[in-house]
Amino acid sequence: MVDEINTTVDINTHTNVVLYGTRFCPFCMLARKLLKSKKVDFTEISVSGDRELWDEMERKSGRNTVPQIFINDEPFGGYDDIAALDSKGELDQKLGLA
Ligand SMILES: N[C@@H](CCC(=O)N[C@@H](CS)C(=O)NCC(=O)O)C(=O)O
Repeated sequence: MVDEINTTVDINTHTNVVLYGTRFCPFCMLARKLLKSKKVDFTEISVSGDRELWDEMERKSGRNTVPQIFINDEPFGGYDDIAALDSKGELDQKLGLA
């Protein structure tokens, strides 16, 4: 059983962004870079070597790759998915920036 994880709510947007990932995965790095470019606070949950947290990520997202990004507990998929949203100009709104 995974203990309750405290996640950060961005003080400006009131949005809760969570990234499940591993430290050196290239797609995780890209996702971090994109979220940092938006200047929103996000919580990172490292699933490296942690079967329970990886299982939790899979259960919540229905996916088995990292990263997985959640905005206000809603799964938005991996880096490609949030990058596609950004290209369509929809990510800022999801992040509470627009
Ligand atoms: N399209 C996905 C690709 C994610 C992906 O392939 N992640 C790799 C690590 S960089 C992965 O999870 N591989 C399976 C594994 O590590 O078990 C995205 O953009 O997030």
